[in-house]
Amino acid sequence: MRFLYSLLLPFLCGAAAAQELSLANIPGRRTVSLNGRWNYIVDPYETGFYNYRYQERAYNDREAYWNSDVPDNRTDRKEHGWSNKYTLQVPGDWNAQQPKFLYYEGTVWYRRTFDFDPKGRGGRVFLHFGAVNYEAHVYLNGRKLGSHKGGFTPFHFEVADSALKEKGNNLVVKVDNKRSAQEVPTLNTDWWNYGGITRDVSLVLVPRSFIQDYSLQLLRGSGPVDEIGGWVRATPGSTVRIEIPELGLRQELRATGDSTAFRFRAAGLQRWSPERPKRYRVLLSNGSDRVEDQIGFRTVEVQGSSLLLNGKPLFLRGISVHEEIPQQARRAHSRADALQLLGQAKELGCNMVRLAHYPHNEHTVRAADSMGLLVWSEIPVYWTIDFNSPLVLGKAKAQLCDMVIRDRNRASVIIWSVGNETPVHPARTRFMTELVRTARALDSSRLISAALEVHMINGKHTIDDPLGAETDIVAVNEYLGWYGGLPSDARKAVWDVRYAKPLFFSETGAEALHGFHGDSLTRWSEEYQEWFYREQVAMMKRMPPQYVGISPWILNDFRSPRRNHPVYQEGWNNKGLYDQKGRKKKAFYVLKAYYEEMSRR
Ligand code: GCB
Repeated sequence: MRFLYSLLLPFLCGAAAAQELSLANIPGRRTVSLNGRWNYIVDPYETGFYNYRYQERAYNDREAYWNSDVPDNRTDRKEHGWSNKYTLQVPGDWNAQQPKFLYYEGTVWYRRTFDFDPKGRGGRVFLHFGAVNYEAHVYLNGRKLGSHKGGFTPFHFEVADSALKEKGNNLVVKVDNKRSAQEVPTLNTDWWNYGGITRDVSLVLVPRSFIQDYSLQLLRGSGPVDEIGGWVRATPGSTVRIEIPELGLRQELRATGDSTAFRFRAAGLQRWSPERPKRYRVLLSNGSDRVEDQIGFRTVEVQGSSLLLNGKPLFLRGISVHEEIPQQARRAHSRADALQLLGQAKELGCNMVRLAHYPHNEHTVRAADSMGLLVWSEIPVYWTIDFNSPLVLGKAKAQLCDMVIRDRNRASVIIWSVGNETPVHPARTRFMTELVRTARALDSSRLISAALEVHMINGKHTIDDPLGAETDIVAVNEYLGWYGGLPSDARKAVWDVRYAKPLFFSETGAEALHGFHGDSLTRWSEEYQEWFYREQVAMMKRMPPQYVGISPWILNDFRSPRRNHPVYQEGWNNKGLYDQKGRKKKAFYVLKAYYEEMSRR
């Protein structure tokens, strides 16, 4: 098997894609963190970017905010400046950091200075951002390095050696989180549009000849002895060594101009599973460079309407999760945040999380790997994006590619989702099918899905979305008893599933304000939500055998500007099983009991 990586990637991911040069495993490399306090300027009119004729400023324009804010002399006029009165923490959204930012959507300029240790010279340097929401323009010492769109995926720019000074480098980032009909996501979402440099920033230092990217997967159906297959992409001509010391595996190969394939027989391999999330230390080196990773090996596949992990039937005890710490109403971004959220899922008895509705930070998938939680990872193709636009398709593909490229060595990730609740019509189905095929071509070792909707046809809850013909798993969101009818309607619900494939309920849920009590018929009460869950669980128990799991909506209450009830919501979607302060609601225990039962089966 030879994966023509560099040829295939632009073809699959489109011109808008993804980085020309993928850099796998940033945490496993030599980095210099640029996290910390950055200066900022709020710029709702984008004055630092456009002149008064609304043209992008020339690079040497003195009023461009990427240029010096220091007046040349006493008579000189400068109308912007960086001040330590105005600082923001990076990583972090701006909304949670100061009250004036709570609802802000627009441009904020960030600036920090840094020194560059000359010992870092001699190799290649990349400036890496874990994510910036939504659009970033990046300038170093007055020169533009590039720009990036997409609020939840990583990107980097190479920095020429000559562009770095030993003292006082000036790094400026224009961040704009304005929503737009032509972007992914679009204008309309049910989550908070947190803006800012929301994930880690670092300089990545690599030698001239280096390991760029690699993939290692346990091969499906590899016979009596497990086999690991993969490829590595390194500077052509260098000799790459791949080692898994614990398994006594070691192979050397000569890197070609493209990716170079390899295969190992891995006798005695312990497979990764939620019960035993075994990972192996994997070392890749090529004389000058050395990258270390922790990789688990497992297979995931669909056979008929069964879902198999390591060849055995798998039931997904899931929960949907937003990347948000409700206690501080902010984006989650750190390992500690990931441990908090995934720890809550564990407490609920989950073996799986649906990371909705966009790729979460890398700490989360790495923590899921070590904690033994399976992951559904999604791109924000949500509701009503412009399905007729090839440009929008290009943007969605770029995010899909960046998601897969970052996380393809994580055993926890078993499902790539290409979107959520997109309305059925021919242009949309063409658009979504293209995404499904792209995902599959990029990564044939995982399953592809999308959260679909249910349609009422002749009194039956029908799953007939034509996209279901393309996905490996048919996943649906269903709110019977919340967005229509009463929870008890679930008792007489008849399901008509038109696909003989694994069936997954990617959402179901009801709101409840923690501490608000009433009888079970009282909307917003914990008792209503509890009743809803009881009825849903009873219905799930009657599902046909193709039913392979559920990820109810949602782990925690989360901020949403769409949720405007002045008593029960106040800007929060309260479908959490935990409330804004991390307290459990009654429904938590219903789902937990169901998961305990399912884990014994
Ligand atoms: C959905 C969406 C999710 C919403 C949820 C709700 O179907 O996929 O993003 O937040 O319903 O609470 O209505």
